[in-house]
Amino acid sequence: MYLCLIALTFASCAVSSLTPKSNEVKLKSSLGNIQGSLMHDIFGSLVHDSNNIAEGNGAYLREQLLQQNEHSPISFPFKLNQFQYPDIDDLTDFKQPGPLFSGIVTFAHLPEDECFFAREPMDIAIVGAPFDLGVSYNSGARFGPNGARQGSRRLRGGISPIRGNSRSSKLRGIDPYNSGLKLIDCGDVPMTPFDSRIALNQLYRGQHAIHKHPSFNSTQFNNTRIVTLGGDHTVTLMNLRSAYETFGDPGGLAVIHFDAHIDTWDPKVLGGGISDYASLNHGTFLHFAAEAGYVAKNHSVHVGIRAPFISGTDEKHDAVDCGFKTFTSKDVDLYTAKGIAEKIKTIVGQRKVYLTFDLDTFDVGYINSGTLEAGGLSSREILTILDGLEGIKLVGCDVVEVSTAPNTVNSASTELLAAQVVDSMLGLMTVFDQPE
Ligand SMILES: *[C@@H]1O[C@H](CO)[C@@H](O)[C@H](O)[C@H]1NC(C)=O
Ligand SMILES: *[C@@H]1O[C@H](CO)[C@@H](O)[C@H](O)[C@H]1NC(C)=O
Ligand SMILES: *[C@@H]1O[C@H](CO)[C@@H](O)[C@H](O)[C@H]1NC(C)=O
Ligand SMILES: [Mn+2]
Repeated sequence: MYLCLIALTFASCAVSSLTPKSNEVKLKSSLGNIQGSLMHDIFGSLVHDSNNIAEGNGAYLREQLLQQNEHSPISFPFKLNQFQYPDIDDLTDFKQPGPLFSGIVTFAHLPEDECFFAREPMDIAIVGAPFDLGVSYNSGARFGPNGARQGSRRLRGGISPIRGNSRSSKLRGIDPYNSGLKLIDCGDVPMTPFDSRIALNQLYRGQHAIHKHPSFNSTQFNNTRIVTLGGDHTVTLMNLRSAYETFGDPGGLAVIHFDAHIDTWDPKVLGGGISDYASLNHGTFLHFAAEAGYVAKNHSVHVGIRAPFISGTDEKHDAVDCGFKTFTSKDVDLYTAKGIAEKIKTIVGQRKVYLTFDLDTFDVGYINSGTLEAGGLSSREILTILDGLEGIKLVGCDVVEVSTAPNTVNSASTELLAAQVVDSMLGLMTVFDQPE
């Protein structure tokens, strides 16, 4: 039967393309003998006749199908031809949300807007920083913003049953995409791949332009907050600078830094031996951020550290000069994921927080990233820690080192996890901005 149908379809295509005017006549004569056949009963109006056209819009919608079949589900396939297809020019159903894998991809199917020249009010902007000129090992994060968007296509589907770590958590009831806050995907900052100084300055100006947008429905902020999709970790210096200039307190922002690496390396040691220009990279940007005063010393923290220090002075430089506390990856075994979250909240206190998430916090088995390290955290541990931060005053976030170059290993899970981390960030930003 199916073969017959396929043959018939091809036949009618051939007929219609060659001799459009005699199409109707030929079809009628060649199909006359199938009236009343099983195939005609099931697919007749799909492939040839036009008797079953509905009056009004969207005739084959679900309710009608259910109505037709409510008494006799078993006879369902044999009744298919009884439902009515819309008129050929009726496209009203195209206005409804399409399949999750269709459409031009924005983060979580959010509306997109032009954010650099316009000044539309919005509450949370998603923006990409496609840049990987600062990596010391594995490039590919220039594809990260697009990757995170691809991985986000199943987000925005409702309220997560596992958000929040307790039944009393406010996060459990939150759908960050339908909370009254206006979320916009601003696309990417155009960053040149040929000069990292120019590219980073472009990012800074792009962040500044978005931060200048007034908020739309926020109860806490007068300016738009940004979630940046990276990009190698160097981009955080520009994100953090603009966030600090927009929201910052004099003592700096409390920085929660998820990473396998400390990223406060002394620029003289990492890159700086070559040129001053090379001294700013994805392993030194936090040194520069601390030096510039963007980081609240003693109220900032690394989570997931496990990569070796380069020199014997790194640990002291990190803790004393740059002001970071540290939880190693194995501290999660010691204190549990929920316990780590509580300790982080104690460290940041009531300060405004910037959260930067290096994808290499995840174990090497899950992801591709700039500098992979063994012994990382599971995706469940990470989501538990992130949800456990409920209540922090999050003014900005980024997910970085999302290395999804074409044909690389773990690309799909890297995309999915980057998107999921952003989803958790949006949950935290929303729960803090909810009216009581
Ligand atoms: C803005 O917030 C108010 C109060 O929370 C809500 O009633 C309203 O629907 C929100 N606006 C939009 C466009 O979501
Ligand atoms: C927002 O602006 C209003 C009016 O200028 C001001 O009173 C308020 O303190 C500002 N809020 C924040 C969080 O900056
Ligand atoms: C950070 O803590 C150390 C040790 O408790 C203290 O000596 C130092 O003054 C603190 N730094 C700042 C900026 O608060
Ligand atoms: Mn990093």
